[in-house]
Amino acid sequence: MPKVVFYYFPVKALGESNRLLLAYGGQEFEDRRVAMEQWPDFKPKTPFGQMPVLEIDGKKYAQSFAIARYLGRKYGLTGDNIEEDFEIDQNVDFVNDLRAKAASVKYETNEEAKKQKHEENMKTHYPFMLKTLNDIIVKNKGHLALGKLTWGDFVFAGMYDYLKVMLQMPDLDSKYPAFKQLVDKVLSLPKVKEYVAKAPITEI
Ligand SMILES: N[C@@H](CCC(=O)N[C@@H](CS)C(=O)NCC(=O)O)C(=O)O
Repeated sequence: MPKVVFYYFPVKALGESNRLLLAYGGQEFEDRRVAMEQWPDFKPKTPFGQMPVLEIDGKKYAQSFAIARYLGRKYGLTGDNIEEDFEIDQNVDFVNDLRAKAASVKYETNEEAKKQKHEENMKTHYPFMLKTLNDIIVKNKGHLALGKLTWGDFVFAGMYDYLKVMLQMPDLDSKYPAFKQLVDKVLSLPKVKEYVAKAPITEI
């Protein structure tokens, strides 16, 4: 088994899907949660000055979705052909679009613009995007794509708590029960459950 170290901040956010996938694959890994004070030292040692970073036998790789896709391939969580893989990629990118909409509010420094962006998202973008995502999951029998477990489900499950906070929608579970059902399905996979039971509890 290769020696694997996974580096991310002490949150779920963009890194948790990668941790969940490593756990699912039964890969032993060092779960290195880098504190903010340590980050300036470590940043120049990462491929793109960002985390998450997955280190395999001393070689470092970055980009959360590329890592998730790689682990998905490794553990048989892909489609059966390139069109099916295309569908997973498409739906994962859509989840990321939702995250990006919320992030544009979070990182806006002008208070008035921040308020306006959030209102616009709540009025137009979120209702459309969340309903579309919900329809996708319902159509796929509780999965993000292909009507079966894929690495896309891990992306959604890993990011869900973070999304709720970023979207400022704590009632997402009750508004879209299919979301929480998907998350619970992933988190109840035996090896994932084992990892989650031992992992530090974080809000996002
Ligand atoms: N596209 C990258 C984005 C990674 C990213 O934005 N990482 C943030 C944390 S979520 C980061 O490293 N921020 C610290 C910095 O940029 O100095 C991915 O999906 O991995």
